Amino acid sequence: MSETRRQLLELLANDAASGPELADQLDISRTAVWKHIQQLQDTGFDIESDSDGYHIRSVPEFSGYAVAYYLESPYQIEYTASLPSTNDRARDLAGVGQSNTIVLADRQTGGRGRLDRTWQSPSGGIWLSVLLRPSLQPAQLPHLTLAAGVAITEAAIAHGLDAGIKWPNDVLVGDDEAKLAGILTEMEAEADRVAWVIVGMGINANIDTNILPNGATSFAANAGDVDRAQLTATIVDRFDALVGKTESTLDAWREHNVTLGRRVRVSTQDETIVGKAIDIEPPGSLIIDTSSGQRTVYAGDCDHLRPV
Ligand code: BT5
Repeated sequence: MSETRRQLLELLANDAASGPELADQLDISRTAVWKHIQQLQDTGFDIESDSDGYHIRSVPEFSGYAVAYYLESPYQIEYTASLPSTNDRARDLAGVGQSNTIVLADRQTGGRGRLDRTWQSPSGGIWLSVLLRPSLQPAQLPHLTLAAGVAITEAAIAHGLDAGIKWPNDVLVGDDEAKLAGILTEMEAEADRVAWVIVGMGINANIDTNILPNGATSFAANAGDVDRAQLTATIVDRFDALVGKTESTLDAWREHNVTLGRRVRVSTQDETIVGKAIDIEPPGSLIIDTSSGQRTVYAGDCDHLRPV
């Protein structure tokens, strides 16, 4: 969204303002104010005018404009109703040098999980990829996946969900540990420098569970429909606040995880490790106490097992 339109929304977020007041504060002509108002109305903002000036009555349910209205961190937003995969689109944007961009869709036709698994992405979800070029070493990147998990989990808890994070990347709800969200982080790096990183978040927001895979749940199933634009902005802002802050991320992760203290089976590319998860250490590795000593696992698929 244009900076002027963003400022205009900020001015109207608090109170009504007249055309001349807005023109004055934004340092543009009254005609330009009127044009911006028209464009916002065209994209779904319900803006009325009366003797006090313009009032925002409602913001569109889900669109780039709606998210930008709530978002505080400095990202451009590219919203498309339907896309194959927001991570793929973010890769294309990375390829042409873009950064600090959120790619957002209501529906994906080729959503991907890790290891090329399929991610079901019907309409009503929040399918989002954050593209950034942080000045971090490649080895620091795993905390970004954890940060996304923290951001989603905290937002879910704020909506009253009994949510927790399973190492490394799943947000689960309730005793039966139904999957609310998953995260897919991809990057391009040289030896000591990250070119770009894409943190893809798949969040089951306003979706009926009977069109999701077994073992999945949604915000709607637990708390009724949510305001996806506001939820997206909350999650991205919290994620952004944790970028580069490994220790704070790990502290928040420890607070919200459901893996530590559990018996786990972690499958890595080369082996399967079974034992008790006892801690997480920078940049996001799981420490497992096994019958043959402690092991540190950097990446893998984790299952929670029943206690023996
Ligand atoms: C993940 O993979 O959990 C990462 C999912 C990331 C999806 C986002 S959406 C925005 C961005 N664009 C993309 O194309 N991807 C990212 P993984 O841990 O491999 O889990 C995949 C497994 O979760 C599947 O094999 C199914 O069993 C299950 N699954 C598929 N769709 C699901 C859904 N909507 N909700 C819950 N579980 C699902």
